[in-house]
Amino acid sequence: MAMPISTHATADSFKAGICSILGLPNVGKSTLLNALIGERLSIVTPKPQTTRQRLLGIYSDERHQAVFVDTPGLLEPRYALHESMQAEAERARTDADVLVYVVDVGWTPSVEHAEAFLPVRGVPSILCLNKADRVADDALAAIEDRLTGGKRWHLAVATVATRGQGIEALRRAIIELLPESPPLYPVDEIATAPVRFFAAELIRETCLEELSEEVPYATAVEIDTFRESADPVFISAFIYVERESQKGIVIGRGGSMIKNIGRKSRLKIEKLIDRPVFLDLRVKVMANWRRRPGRLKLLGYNLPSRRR
Ligand SMILES: Nc1nc2c(ncn2[C@@H]2O[C@H](COP(=O)(O)OP(=O)(O)OP(=O)(O)O)[C@@H](O)[C@H]2O)c(=O)[nH]1
Ligand SMILES: [Mg+2]
Repeated sequence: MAMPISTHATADSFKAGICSILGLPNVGKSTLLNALIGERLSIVTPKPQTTRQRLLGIYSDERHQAVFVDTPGLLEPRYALHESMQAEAERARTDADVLVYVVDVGWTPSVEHAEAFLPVRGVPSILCLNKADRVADDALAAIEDRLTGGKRWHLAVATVATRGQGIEALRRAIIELLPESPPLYPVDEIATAPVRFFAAELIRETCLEELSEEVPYATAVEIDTFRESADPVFISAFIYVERESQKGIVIGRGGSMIKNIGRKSRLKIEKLIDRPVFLDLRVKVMANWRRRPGRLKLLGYNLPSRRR
């Protein structure tokens, strides 16, 4: 009897690798990662410097696995926290098999920064012209000409990440550039971080949405208890701020702000884990945590190697 020919992909016909997403703050990197994997994994807000740590999101099909790495966008480091963010982005740049450099075509500094961006030798780089909805077609074409003149890019793709436009083309271009390799992670996984990390991020996202000026940037979230065996799931978390005055703002008059942050965060976490949640939030001061490497470490941030 003839042996059936296997239709499964073998290790040699599989492509897998790391695709890092880089670019200035607020250009849409996290929105793109979410669109590329089809899940809302990375937090997104209208404020710059939303993302603080590298975040992995995995896309797998029968023949490919792309491990997308979302990175913090940063201009000039002012705090030890910023150095940590910069080191995270730098590591993602040098670890990548494919780079996607994201530009907000409606924001001139981002276009200028793309001109100065140095791809890593031997690593194919794709230029992603995001927020294409913010400019007219002829302006988009002019930006593309300006940035691709030097031919440093493997390819340029225009996208509107918020609407999913151009995402399919971008994903296809990326997965074709991945090296031959067996999958790096189980093919049914989409994330590597534990669910409590995502719960903390959703609370931080809500802080960024509800608080203004410096306060949300002085905020860090730590999950204290995450009891999935309880019904509803019991979660207690600390929101750290740097000063007593910020604590007053996060709590709000008669506790109104913390109640509001708590309710909005709880709804997001319930959606994430698809279960009812009881969320207990407390606000604490951790003086100058953004400047103190020891405190950053305590809050789960990686330190740049020279500070370790
Ligand atoms: N108009 C428009 N807005 C977009 C698009 N993509 C993202 N945005 C918005 O841009 C803002 C920033 O998006 P993020 O995905 O958080 O940007 P980021 O590059 O991850 O920012 P950092 O984490 O701060 O570096 C959010 O308000 C998004 O909704 C787009 O294609 N068009
Ligand atoms: Mg981001």
